[in-house]
Amino acid sequence: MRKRILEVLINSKDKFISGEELSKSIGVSRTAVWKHIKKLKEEGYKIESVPKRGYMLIKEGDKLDSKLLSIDMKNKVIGKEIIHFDSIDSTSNHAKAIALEGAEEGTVVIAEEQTKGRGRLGRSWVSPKGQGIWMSIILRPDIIPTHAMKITQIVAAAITEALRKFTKDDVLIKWPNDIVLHKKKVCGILTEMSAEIDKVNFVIVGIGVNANMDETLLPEDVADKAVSLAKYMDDDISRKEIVKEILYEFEKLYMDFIESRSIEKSIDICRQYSATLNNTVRIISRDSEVKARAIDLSEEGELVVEYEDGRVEKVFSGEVSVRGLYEY
Ligand code: BTX
Repeated sequence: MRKRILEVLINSKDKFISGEELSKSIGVSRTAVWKHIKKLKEEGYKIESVPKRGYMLIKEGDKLDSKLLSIDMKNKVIGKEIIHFDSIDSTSNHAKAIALEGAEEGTVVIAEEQTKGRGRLGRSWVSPKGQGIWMSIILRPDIIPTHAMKITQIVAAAITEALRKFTKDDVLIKWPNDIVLHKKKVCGILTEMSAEIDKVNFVIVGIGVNANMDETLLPEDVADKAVSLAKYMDDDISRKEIVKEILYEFEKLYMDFIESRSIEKSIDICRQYSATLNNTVRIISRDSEVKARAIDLSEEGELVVEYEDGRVEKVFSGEVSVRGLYEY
């Protein structure tokens, strides 16, 4: 009910709507409307109430809370349930905890700030308050553990499709899990799973998008490689709209994978927008570093490389680290 009230208030932007109109359009009494408005105010929504004029939502703000996000949400599965925090250690930690308790596929955990945001291999992910999109999605695909890396490629494709709607500048994918804008990292993806030998229990996809970071506040080593979307956007950035687009694009590609068992559509997008393909890359493993040319992505999401001696090999994201001759 409160979501419906918010929806009506948002639609009558910057204009008062009387208690009577509100009660009619929602189908509850004026007293009920008043009670819900009171509750919304307690939840932090700034709603002005003026006798004889009615109610007006002062500033919808760009909070990522679940009610505002679920308005106009086109998805059926991904984001059907959204859990929002003002501050949390890591959305992926929370997603994992609730997945263990049985949270459903598609549940999204999102936060304004992460105090212990995580990257891969124990690295940290800087996630300041209100300056990005820090979210994790719970998935329960019926796949074997070695296929979980495919999910990263689906997410990368979906984010790229979504971000390209907001910036005229090139958003590209640096295989396997970085989304770059003008050669700097605008988004990172962290795919983790809980599995048995032959069965995945759940996958947690962590997504961090730098929306409007104050770069002067970033640690030096991160400021060098990070970029915000806002820097290359003409319009004001709406984190809410970006979240909706990412979830929308992801649901399309993920459901296609579940139904067809193939990530062909995602791989096509990853090929089209690859920052890695046709470049020389360095393949760094624990005790060696070899140069090769990235020539393709396989249908499974591996990077196909050709060594200087002509040998062709598929590189699996978990076993080596690929650094392009790139700016970071
Ligand atoms: P990664 O290991 O590929 O990248 C981590 C590296 O990126 C860090 O070592 C640092 O150099 C750099 N870095 C840190 N913060 C930022 C930033 N904000 N922008 C650009 N570069 C940065 C990438 O790991 C995966 C990141 C996933 C983050 C999401 S946020 C929601 C979810 N919860 C959580 O704890 N992690 C995921």
